[in-house]
Amino acid sequence: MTDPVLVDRRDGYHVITLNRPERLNAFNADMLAGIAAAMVQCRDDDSCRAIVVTGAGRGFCAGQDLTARELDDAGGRPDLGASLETTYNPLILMMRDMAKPIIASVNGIAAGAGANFALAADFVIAGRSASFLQAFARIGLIPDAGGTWWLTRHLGEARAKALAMLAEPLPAATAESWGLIHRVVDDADLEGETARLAERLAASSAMALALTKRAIHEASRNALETQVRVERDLQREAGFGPDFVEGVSAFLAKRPADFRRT
Ligand code: T3D
Repeated sequence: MTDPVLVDRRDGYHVITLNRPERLNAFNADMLAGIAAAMVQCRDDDSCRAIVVTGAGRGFCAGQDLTARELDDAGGRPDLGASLETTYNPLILMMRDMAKPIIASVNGIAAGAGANFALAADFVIAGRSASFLQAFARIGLIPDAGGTWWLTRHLGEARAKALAMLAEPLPAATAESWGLIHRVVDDADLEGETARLAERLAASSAMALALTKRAIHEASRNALETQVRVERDLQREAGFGPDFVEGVSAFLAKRPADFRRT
């Protein structure tokens, strides 16, 4: 049987490829477990300083595999709340809490939980032919895997409601112009631009990126008074870290900083 998740260990970062192209990389239980395991591997490996997730074939991910959601012979229904609680929610929260930056390299349609899995990444870079589809309403569901949260935060209620309730695909270029994703590039450039971004992040101060990610996430729920105290505490931690010594020494010596040795 083909592995539903492939992991390519590159210099400084890992590429996790969703690998069920014949189903547009729809999530099944094995794939969800494989993604979580690959994320944990990178989290625990000091040589892995960034993570890329992408899809094999013409799509990024078509969300939950609906062939696993047919009624059973007795008409029994799956408990979708339990499915979210045990698989999707822990995965999305692990991505949010991951100290290392995550890039979603969206190579085609990202639908349902596949779209929201991409939006859980820190950087979403998409090929021009890609699109984001909150497909849920088409099958009588609500956006999950963080969808209602990302859409409302990034776009505001009007656009969030339109995307969720009309369930029309949002082209990558519009997603970029609306501020939902980081960047759209020509399809032919997606792999190269993703690698360039991953290499750049891998060469950056791991501590600065981890603390920045934390600060920005905390900012979304804090008043300014609280957030400046968060910044004080995290900056104190950064200032006592080795990357600050390296960064300042490199600046003063007029040489590039080498954070991978600190
Ligand atoms: O259940 C829980 O645990 C709760 C969590 C739910 C999270 C969710 O993600 S719910 C939303 C699930 N996803 C969808 O509803 C999207 C379903 N797919 C589509 O609407 C379309 O496939 C796309 C718009 C994404 C792409 O359309 P198109 O025309 O480019 O491709 P296609 O021909 O529809 O798909 C290609 C093949 O992939 C096709 O198989 P076939 O006919 O060639 O044998 C199609 O059936 C299969 N496929 C696509 N999406 C899924 C899928 N098979 C199973 N599950 C899918 N989600």
